[in-house]
Amino acid sequence: MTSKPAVYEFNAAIVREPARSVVNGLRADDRGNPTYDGVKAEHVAYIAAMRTAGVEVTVLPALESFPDSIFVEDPALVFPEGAILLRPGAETRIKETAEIAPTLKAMFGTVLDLPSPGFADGGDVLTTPKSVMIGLSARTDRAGAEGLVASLDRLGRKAEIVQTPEGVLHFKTDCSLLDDETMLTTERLGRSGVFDGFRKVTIPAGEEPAANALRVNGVVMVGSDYPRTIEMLDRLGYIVVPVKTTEIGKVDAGLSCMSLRWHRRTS
Ligand code: CIR
Repeated sequence: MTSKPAVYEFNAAIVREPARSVVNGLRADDRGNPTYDGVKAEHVAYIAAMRTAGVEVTVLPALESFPDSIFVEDPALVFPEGAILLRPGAETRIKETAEIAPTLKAMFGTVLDLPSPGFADGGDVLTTPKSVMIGLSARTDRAGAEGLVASLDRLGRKAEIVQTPEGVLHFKTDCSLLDDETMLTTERLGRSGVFDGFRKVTIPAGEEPAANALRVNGVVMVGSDYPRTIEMLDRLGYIVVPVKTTEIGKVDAGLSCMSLRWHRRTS
């Protein structure tokens, strides 16, 4: 008998090369443009870390017309049972869905469309062993979240709609799953009570962007600019892989956003 893989066990992922236009990516606060070479180097290191963790990575070509298209997590969701094509809540990103759709249709037997109306970004969706959490945000509205609950139900997945803290880009900007019982969270999100039922590990004050970490198989990838978070997780017994996010951080991105990850069934 084979047991069900944990929700952080992945053997397949899709990423997209950064476009030169990534320097014009969306951001809430202007801390200067990232450099293309810097983003590219971080992306190369991210792919290498994924492969080292045991993931087969499919690399899609850059899309110059879409500065944020490196962040493939937002226009779709993927699960072992199938994929869901989303409608990103930022106008400049809506057409990224049509760009990734052919790849998903070639790789998955079931590909669903988010029902109309409404918007939902993959960055607002956190899969845990209990449910798929959908955070309402400036990118994911109530109609989009409810449509997504219906799509997830068709894939046999239970979902719950929760609130992203005011002013936070995506739900997962502020949290990531560390293991079946443990959530890494900012203080502001943890205090909202959404993770009652999980053990909470709180990000040290001042290192909030480190909350968008990524558990992949046996390791936790964490932004290398956040030494206190790295040390804390190390002390708790996690195998931490620091990955540089300095340049992509300037366009409000972290580690989950650069891939679509799933456990591909092999038999
Ligand atoms: C955006 O604002 O859409 C991009 N600059 C950053 C997207 C980050 N996505 C994610 O964390 N899932």
